[in-house]
Order: sequence, then C-alpha cells, then structure tokens
Amino acid sequence: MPKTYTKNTMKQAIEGKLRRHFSREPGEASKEQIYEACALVIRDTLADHMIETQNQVEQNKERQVHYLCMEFLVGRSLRNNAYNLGLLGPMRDALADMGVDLSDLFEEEADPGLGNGGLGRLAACYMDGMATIGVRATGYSIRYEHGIFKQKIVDGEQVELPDSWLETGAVWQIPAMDDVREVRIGGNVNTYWNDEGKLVVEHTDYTPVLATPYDMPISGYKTDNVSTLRLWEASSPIPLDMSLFSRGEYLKAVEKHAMAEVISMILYPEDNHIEGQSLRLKQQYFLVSATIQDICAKHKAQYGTLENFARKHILHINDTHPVLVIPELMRILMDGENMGWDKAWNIVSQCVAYTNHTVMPEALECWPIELMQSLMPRVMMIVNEINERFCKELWNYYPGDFNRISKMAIVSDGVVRMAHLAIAGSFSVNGVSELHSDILKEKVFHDFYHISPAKFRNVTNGIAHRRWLCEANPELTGLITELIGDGFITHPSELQVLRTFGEDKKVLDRLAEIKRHNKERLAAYIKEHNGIEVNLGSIFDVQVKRLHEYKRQMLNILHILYLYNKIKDDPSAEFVPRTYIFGSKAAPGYVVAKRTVSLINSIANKINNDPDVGDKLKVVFIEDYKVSLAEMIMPAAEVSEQISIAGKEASGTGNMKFMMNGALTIGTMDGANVEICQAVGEENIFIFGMNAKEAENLAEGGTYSPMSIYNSNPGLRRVLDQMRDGFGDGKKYDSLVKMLLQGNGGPADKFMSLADFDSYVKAQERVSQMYLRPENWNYMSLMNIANSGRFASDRSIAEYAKNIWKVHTDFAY
Ligand code: 26W
Repeated sequence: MPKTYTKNTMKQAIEGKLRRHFSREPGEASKEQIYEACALVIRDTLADHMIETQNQVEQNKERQVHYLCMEFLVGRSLRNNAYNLGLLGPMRDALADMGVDLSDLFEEEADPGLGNGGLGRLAACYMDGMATIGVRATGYSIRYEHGIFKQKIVDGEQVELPDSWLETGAVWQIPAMDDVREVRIGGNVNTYWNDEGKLVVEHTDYTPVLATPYDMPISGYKTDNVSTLRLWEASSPIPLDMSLFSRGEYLKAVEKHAMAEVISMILYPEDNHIEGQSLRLKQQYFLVSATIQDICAKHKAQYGTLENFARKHILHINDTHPVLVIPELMRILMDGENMGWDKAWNIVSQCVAYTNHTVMPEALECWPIELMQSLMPRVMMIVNEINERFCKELWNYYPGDFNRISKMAIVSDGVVRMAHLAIAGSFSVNGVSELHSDILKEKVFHDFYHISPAKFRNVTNGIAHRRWLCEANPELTGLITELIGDGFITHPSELQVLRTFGEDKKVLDRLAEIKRHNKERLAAYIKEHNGIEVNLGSIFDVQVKRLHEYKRQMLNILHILYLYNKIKDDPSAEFVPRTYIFGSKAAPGYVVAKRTVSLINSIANKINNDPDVGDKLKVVFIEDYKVSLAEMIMPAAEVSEQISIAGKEASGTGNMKFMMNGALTIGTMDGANVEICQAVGEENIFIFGMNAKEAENLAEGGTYSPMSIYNSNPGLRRVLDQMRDGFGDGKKYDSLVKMLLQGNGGPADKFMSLADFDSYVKAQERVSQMYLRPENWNYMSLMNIANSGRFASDRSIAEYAKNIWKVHTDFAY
C-alpha cells in the first residue's frame, strides 16, 4: 500500500517543499508555488514506488509491456495522483488549514496536450489501467515542447496559439540523464563482408541527435505498482562554437544542430490525416530508435544477451506511427549483435503487437521510399529485405497472383506502406471495437487476414473510469457508493448492481438532482466564457470531439437550423428546449473543418440573439476543448452525439465517458456505439441512420444523389439555402453547401449527412418526447451508468494482458 499521510504530516511536507524549493513560508507563497509544492510531495511517493516497481521487475525477471505511441493525452496529474494514492482528503484538509482551496489549486496546473484526440487519450487511459491492475508497463513518447495548439475563437474563426505546457507540467517529470541515447539520422551506409564472412555495416555522415528521457510516474489506484511514461527530448550534441572549422562546415554544423533540436519541438496537429512531412518521419524514427536502444541496453545489462528478448518484452505499437520499431530492432540484433536474419526476425515478430485505430484512407501512412532512404538508410535496406521475403511468402499463398501480391506488398508504388509492415512484423493485430475489427478482417486487411487469421483480434476500447467517473463526477460517485458500495472502483462490472434501482423513484430523483448540479457548474462556465445564459431546464446536448467531416458535426448543424426554422415558423408551438454544446479543434490546414467551426459560431450568434427563440434554443461553442474541460462537460451532458457515418469511427471513447456519466446516446451503429447499444438495450439508446453495410453499399453503388434529397425535402432545402446565404454576419457558407450538393472534385456529401438526415430528425424527436417524461429519462440514464462497466479500461487492459501480451494481472472479471 502507498505511503499515507495525515492532515498534519501532509501540511509539514508541503511546508517543507515550500521552504526548500522556493524559500517561502506558506503565508508568502503564491498559488503556483503551493501547487508545485503539493505536486512534489506526491511525486516523491510516486518516485519511490516507481523505483520499487522497477526493482521488482528486475529481480523477478518479469515480462514487461512497452507501449509506444506518438501521443499521450494525459490530462492533469495532481488530482489524479492524489486520488489514486488516497491523499485527496489529507491534502484538502492540510491546504484548508493554510487557507487554500484544493479544487482551486487544481486549476493552476496546465493541461498537457501531448495528443490530438482519441488515440492519445486512449494511451493515457491505458497507462492508468496498466498501473492499477498490475501490468508492468512503460509508455514511450516524445516530450513535445509545444503540444496541441490552444484554440481561440476570434470573430467566430479558429485561431491557433502555441501551447507551452512545460511551465507548470515539468514538475511531474524526472530527467534520467544516465539513460541518454543517441539517434542517428540521415548519412550514408556502406556494407562489406569481413574476413569472417560477416556483413559489416558502416554508417557515416549522419546527424547525431541526443534523446534525453524524462520520466512521468503514472499511479494506479491503491497500489504500489507505478507505470512510467518515458518522454524523449531531442537535442544536439554538436556544440555551436565551431570556430576551428571552415565557414562551410560551420554552417553545416549549425544546420545539423537545428535539425536535431527541432525534432521534439511540436506535436503535429493533424488527426486522422497524414501530411507527409519529413519532420514527422524523423519524430517517428527518433521515438522508436531511442526507445528500442533503451530497452535493449537494459536487457543486455541484465541478461548479457538479447537472445531471450522476445520472452521478456512486448513492444506494443499504437497505430503504425511507431512501426519502425520492427526494422530498428532488426538492425540492432543483426548489426549490433551479429544475429542472422532468421533468428532476428523470430525475435522481432514474436514481440511486436499492433493496434489499428482508423480506417480512414488518408490516415493510413505511406512514406515515400526516397524520404526513408535519405533519413534512415540502414532501416530502409532492412525494410526492403523484409518486403522481399514477405512477397516471396505471399507467392506461396497466391502463386501467380501478381496483382494481389503487389497490393499487399510493403514497398510498392514508390512508397512504404506502414500498415503492411506492421502486419508482417507483428504477432497480433487488433481493432478497437467489434465492428471495426470485423471491417479490418473483411475489408481493409482482408488479404492479410486470409493468410493468417489467427493474428487478428478485437479488443474494444475502454476509459479510465476512475478519472472519468469517480474524479470528474464526485457527487454521482457518492450516490453510487451509497447504493452499491465502492467495489466498482476496482471492479467496474459491479456497476451492474445499479440496475436493481431502476424502479426506485428516490434514486432516480437523486440522479436528476446530481445532473442538475453538474449542469449548473457547466452553465456557470459558459456564462463566464461565452457570455451566454443557458436554460437549465433545457436538454444539454453535446458533441465534443475533433472536427472531421466523417464525424458529421454538419448533420448536427443541419438539424439545429431545421429546429430554428420550426420555432421561427410558429414561435408559440410546443418546443422541448435544448442547449447545443460543441467543443472541437480543427486541424489548422483542414479548410472544411475550419469553415465548419466558423459556421457553428455564425449560427450560434444568430440563434442566441433572436428574441423569437428566447431560451428554447441555444448554441454554445466551447473554446479550446481539452481533457480538463471534458472532465467538466461529460458529467453535465444529457445527450451524447455520436453521429459519424457508420463504418468510419473505429470505436469512439467519448461515447463511453458520456454513458458512464448518465447521458443518453443518439448515434449511428458505428464503432463502440454498437456495443453500447448491446449493453444498454435498444430501448435505452437512440439509434438512427444507415448501418455500416448500408452506408458502404450506398457509397459504392454510385447512385447516391444528395441533390435529389435537396430537391425533395423542403425543410432540408431551406436550411441549405440559408447556409449558402449566411447568417447576417457577412459570412457565407456556399463552399460548404457546394461540398454537400456537388462535391469539390470528389463525391458530393462524401459522408452522406443528407442521406441520414430524416432518420436523425426522427430520432431527435424521440429524444425530445422522452425528455418530457423525466421518470423514463432518468431510468434510461441509470441503465446507461449501470451497463457502462464493460467500457472501463481495466477490462480492456485485462484482455490485452490475457489474450495478447500473456502477462499477469490482478484483475478479476
Ligand atoms: C499522423 C496523422 C494521424 C494522427 C492520428 C493519423 C491517425 C491518427 C489516429 C490513429 C487517429 C485516432 O485518434 N483514431 C481514433 O482512435 C480512437 C482510439 O482507438 C478511436 O476511439 C477513434 O474512433 C479513432 O478515430
């Protein structure tokens, strides 16, 4: 069990930190200094546990999981760690004595934005799950100096500002200077056979980049097991004072210096879309090379050999971004350890496991051969060899079928297909929801599935329910604990017991009251930040996620305008009031997405200021959506919008956070919505629209005509015409309307919002009707909470551990 504190020992510890780190007495310290002092107290405990955990792993020679991901959207740490260590109480009391409010202090901490969206947040939820259920795990990523940009809305448009999270985030990171590694980028490779008949590889003229690790201890709930998140920072070993060199060489040195330093400067803000920049590829190789060198060096120090590597390590790659771990480990085993190809390949392909997180074609990475050749010449040689051997093997399965083999090749058409490399070099490939895993097997990776079906699995995503329920919604957690005890904190499936309270009016009323309090908190935030007074009696209907056409924020907008017209046509008609809440960052170069942000703000401005509308309808765009805001928004939501075109959202995880906090889902049969529907039953969710098969057939049939829907649906036509003309703020959205009706080079309405519009309107009517019957609504809400346990990351991690990683956990189903 973790070290405990009483109020008094906690107070002493905080005061001690204030004195020693800031030379301040508590009365003189700033809030920021007190925050840091608290963080340091907690960090000390975690650092002790981190060392103990590492010692145990070493002593017991345990198999370890290494989780590689270009993104970790960890969120704030102070509250999470204090909660997990059971120190929230003593800290709150100690600070109260010092005249400081703990909740206030939490706001001092920057929200580290080391990720874009789903992928990065999932990685963070998994670190929590792994620590809690006793998996020995290390996460690896890049210590981006600037995480995802800060979003400002200026005159209705998104403006991106740099994010400097390190000012208050650095306190959680412990530099490990004795583990600095060197990554070599570019240069030339010469190979020759030496006298003993071994291939010698010489790498010259490369740019050396130093990788310095910063370790963030990640706590688990009530356990000494601590996971480590190792973040690599890039710097140059080349000193800038090169006065002894000729001028030309000096400039070259400066160039190399700058190239190295820039590697960990910024997170690419594209989500589900590849820009193909060489810096991004350097980042990927930097992460992979530093990480695998680190793991190998430690392994060798312990075992004296890498021969038993696969028995002791799992290298889990989160999407293809770290897939170069495959050729990089081959390089180390062959060039560094003198292993032959087959032996090295056996090791590599037995320890790499790959999770796919998207089927969007524009997100499936393909890197130009020349670029890879110039940035990592030895790795490219190895990739070519992997490809050759792989194609030979394919020939056995599909003799003579050139077409199929070239479609499946790793290197083809001038590019390296990273997903194919990932599948060829790993022992396990999984999707992140049942539907998504089926689509991988049946469509995206069908030919690969055909030759090695046993490699393919599903592990449905899960969320850290302690962060998203227990910490984010303490009042609801209090009620649940009162009703069923606190077992669900470590055994989330126990939430099921809540089903027995479905007929208990008192419980349902309490549930509604708690929702109301959470709505009040969000309403106050909206008042302060948007200046909008929202109706607390209205349905809080929320769509928060990255802005992407496939996620169909557009469908939501079309419906809001449709409702607006209804009110305008008959202001005295019955109307169930709604507050539509959006939160979403658009990739800076994604024109349609940025235009959509602007559209939401234009309609918000129009609707919110129309006296005919009053408090029946409001539209709120919450600026700079991030983890800490999500923690306030989820508990306040009543309707969760999960309306992607079926077949495209791999899983979704926001859907799970909403459900767990008692919001009802309106959604398509996409990603994990399908399993949410199974879990709660069709009567406790609002499903609409085409399913994945229907959507695919319509898209592929070539008959889809949004223009004929426009022509035959007057309500929709009116909305689109209004959009075309704009909403009185001087902005026109004709380009978006054109995208929907004619397309812009590509198909019109690519994600078929118009095809699902009618069905969506009807589902929304059902939502409104249900809201008029609070006892039914609250019952449905309770059923959502009660059936959300299977979407906890503890369950997902237990599945990974049991079915893929083959490591022990303390989790009992
Ligand atoms: C390099 C550009 C890029 C960046 C991020 C391409 C692809 C990505 C991610 C793989 C996109 C992503 O975050 N996918 C989301 O992963 C979540 C976790 O599994 C799923 O819940 C979401 O459905 C999926 O969109």
